[in-house]
Amino acid sequence: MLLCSLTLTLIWLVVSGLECDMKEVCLGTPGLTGERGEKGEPGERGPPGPPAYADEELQRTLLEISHQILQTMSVLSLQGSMLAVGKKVFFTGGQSVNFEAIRESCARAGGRIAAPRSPEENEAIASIVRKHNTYAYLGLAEGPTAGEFHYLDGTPVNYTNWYPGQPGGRGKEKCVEMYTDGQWNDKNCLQYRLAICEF
Ligand SMILES: *[C@@H]1O[C@H](CO)[C@@H](O)[C@H](O)[C@H]1NC(C)=O
Ligand SMILES: [Ca+2]
Repeated sequence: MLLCSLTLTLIWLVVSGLECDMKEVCLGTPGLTGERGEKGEPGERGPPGPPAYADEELQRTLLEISHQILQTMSVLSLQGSMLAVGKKVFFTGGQSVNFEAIRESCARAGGRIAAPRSPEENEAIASIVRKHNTYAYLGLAEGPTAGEFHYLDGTPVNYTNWYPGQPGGRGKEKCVEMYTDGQWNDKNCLQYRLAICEF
């Protein structure tokens, strides 16, 4: 047994190249670092990876991302900053400014000032208006004919929700505000109203 382990130790010493007793004798001062070699040729293209639907790690990552997006959307919806209806998303930063400033800030963010095109969209915007308890301007404008309103891209409205008796500005109220009950009133464009954008 003892002999066996002695033999093993000897073999180990030889194999690890430790024939000398003292390291200082065996090892000289290391030389200077050589110059960096030239860049090698690019390697061959690897085999194709698995298709995305079979890539478990990718699937996990996508699930995590969509979970995080859903969480964020829930928080924003809860505080009345955001609501998704179909493929549209309505968002407010909570600021109240005049119509032109709303139009500009929505465009800067890559969206448009919110314009409801259906009862569902109108209700979504109204719920944001209620949460902030502040009237909002809508993405509508009066054309040259009094009482005829169109979307900001010029197309005629295909949905309206006027308050009884409105629009009553006779051409002098070129913008449209939404009340907290979701009904509309034509109004001049210089009031401070909640900025709601759609994306
Ligand atoms: C109005 O038109 C838009 C598309 O431009 C459509 O999404 C919307 O449902 C329409 N609304 C009504 C009430 O027909
Ligand atoms: Ca009015």
